[in-house]
Amino acid sequence: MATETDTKVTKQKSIDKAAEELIAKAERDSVTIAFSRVQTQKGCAFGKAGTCCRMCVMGPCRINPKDPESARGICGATADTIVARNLARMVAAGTAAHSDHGREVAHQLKLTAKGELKPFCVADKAKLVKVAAEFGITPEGKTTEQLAEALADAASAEFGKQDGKLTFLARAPEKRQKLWAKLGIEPRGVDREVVELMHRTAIGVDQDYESLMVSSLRCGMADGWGGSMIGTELTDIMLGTPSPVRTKVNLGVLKEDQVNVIVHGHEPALSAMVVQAAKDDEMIKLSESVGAKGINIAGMCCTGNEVLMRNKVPIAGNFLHQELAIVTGAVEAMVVDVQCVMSSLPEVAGCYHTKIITTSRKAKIRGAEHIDFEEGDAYEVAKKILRLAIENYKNRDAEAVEIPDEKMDLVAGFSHETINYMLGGQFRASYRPLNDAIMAPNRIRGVAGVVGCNNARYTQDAGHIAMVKELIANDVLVVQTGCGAVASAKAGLLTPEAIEMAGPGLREVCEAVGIPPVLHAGSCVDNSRILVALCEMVREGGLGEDISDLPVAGAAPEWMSEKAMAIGFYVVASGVFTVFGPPHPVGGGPGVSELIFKGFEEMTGGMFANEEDPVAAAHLMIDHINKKRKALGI
Ligand code: NFS
Ligand code: SF4
Repeated sequence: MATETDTKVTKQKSIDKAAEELIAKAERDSVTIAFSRVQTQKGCAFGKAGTCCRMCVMGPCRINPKDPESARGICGATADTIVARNLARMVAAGTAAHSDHGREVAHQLKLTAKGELKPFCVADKAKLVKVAAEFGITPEGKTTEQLAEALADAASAEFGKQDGKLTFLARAPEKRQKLWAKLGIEPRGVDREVVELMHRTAIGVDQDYESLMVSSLRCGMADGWGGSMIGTELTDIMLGTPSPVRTKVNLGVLKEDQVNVIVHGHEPALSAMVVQAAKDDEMIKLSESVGAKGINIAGMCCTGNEVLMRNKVPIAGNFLHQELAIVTGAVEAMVVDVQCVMSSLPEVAGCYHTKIITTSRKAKIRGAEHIDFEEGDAYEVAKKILRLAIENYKNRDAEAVEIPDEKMDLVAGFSHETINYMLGGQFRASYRPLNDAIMAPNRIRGVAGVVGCNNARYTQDAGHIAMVKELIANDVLVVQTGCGAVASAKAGLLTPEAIEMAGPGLREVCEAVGIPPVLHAGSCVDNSRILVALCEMVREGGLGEDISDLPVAGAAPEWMSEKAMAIGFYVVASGVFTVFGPPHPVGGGPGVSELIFKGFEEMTGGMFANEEDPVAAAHLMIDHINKKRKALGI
């Protein structure tokens, strides 16, 4: 068996003209970027099949199923055990990432409540009261700050809980909660599930692939119904619950005559402050003193999605755009926090004048400048960052600047609350109109969540766009988050005009309600908003008694991150059929494959599928939606 795989890299690198233009510029400038590195990283067949084990140093052991001599690792582990352990570790790592983000938000809410993170304050008091009530905290006798502090403490305690179950599980339909209890996949505490899964996957612990996969479902649940949901809800309380905003997307949002600062990563607080500080007279004057016409802030990846939804900040791109932004030669500073930040940024920046500024103690990069953002005066930290960027403007080489023309309008900000209001009206907010439109013949067939990353092995955005177009043409309402949402935004699918591409039934509803056929619901932690929306649809009535009865499906057509796998596991555990484009690394484990692609359905009502062709994948989703409609008799 070859050690290198034929893992294909698609010929076309991106369907985005801005990307094509800047990939060519990077080549001219002799700059190496992900689009070029992927050509030399061939990948490993064992890793791809999930059969390479590095859990101890007797190995690495590699299982070749065709060779009986190497059917087991040195410790005796079978291919299925190894495949399951590797997959489980992806879920644990993804859950850890989203959850540590949620923990940070809870910590920041507490600092805010105590006045130790200036100048933040509670932005959504109504939501504070509502979420606090779910934790059994009443507002009586408390100031807003005291209530916020009590909620922050209660939310933080979810991470270290040893027994019982996570508070937000109570949001799910009763039938689902009972099923989780029966399957034993109710997460106790967020940290406990991550630690336990890491323990189970160490050499000589859990050897049964089914036991490992069930634990992975529970760990994933700790992400979706725990860490991510805490992240989303507490961010809304602190920074505001998103409502629809119109803005622009793609690298054309960079401005030739302004100081360009990109905020990139996942945590929203500091970036929100950078946005605010950029409007400060002192900063604007300073930028003018260096010859610029102001300061232009643009987002990238999920931090970008956060400030897009709440502050109307234009977004420069998704995952594979981060290096390209620097290649424009027009970015004075890229401010990064945690997750999905490429290690190559300082090197790429070294070819231009861009300063890479890390801000989280958890995520430093050699060659980047570090400005700590933990507590104290966030506004001062933001101004310090902007001053660096402004000073750097003089180093811009006008000859090296090339900003693509590409930019597109978009509407974003469809939180679950907004969808509720838009459908039902301010005074009778409800999902009734959506349920009715699904139950009626020839209107909305169902709802699909299309989420996740870009993956350099596949043509950038092609999977997202082909899938989303096919779904809406077949009257499926699409909800998106993360880099998938940005892909659709760049292609113009998040505009009201996109209803032209929708099937007649979906089109009629979108026109009546005034929404695009593709709804941008936020960053990847905001997939928790989709869970809440699904619960509301069940509660509204007429579409069954459980999430698994709903005519809905999920997909990650270009996923690459461990976080996507954690999301997949909680979505499946919640009863949703979910298609991944790039295959799960489980090809070497027949038992694991059988379980996650078939067996899970009997257990949870949800299951995984793999389909690299996005249109074929869309039809797997449509078939599933049709199957659910038939079962409901609609
Ligand atoms: Ni989600 Fe958002 Fe993008 Fe993928 Fe990375 S930014 S958290 S992991 S690459 S969608
Ligand atoms: Fe090999 Fe077992 Fe060690 Fe894995 S845990 S490297 S299979 S000996």
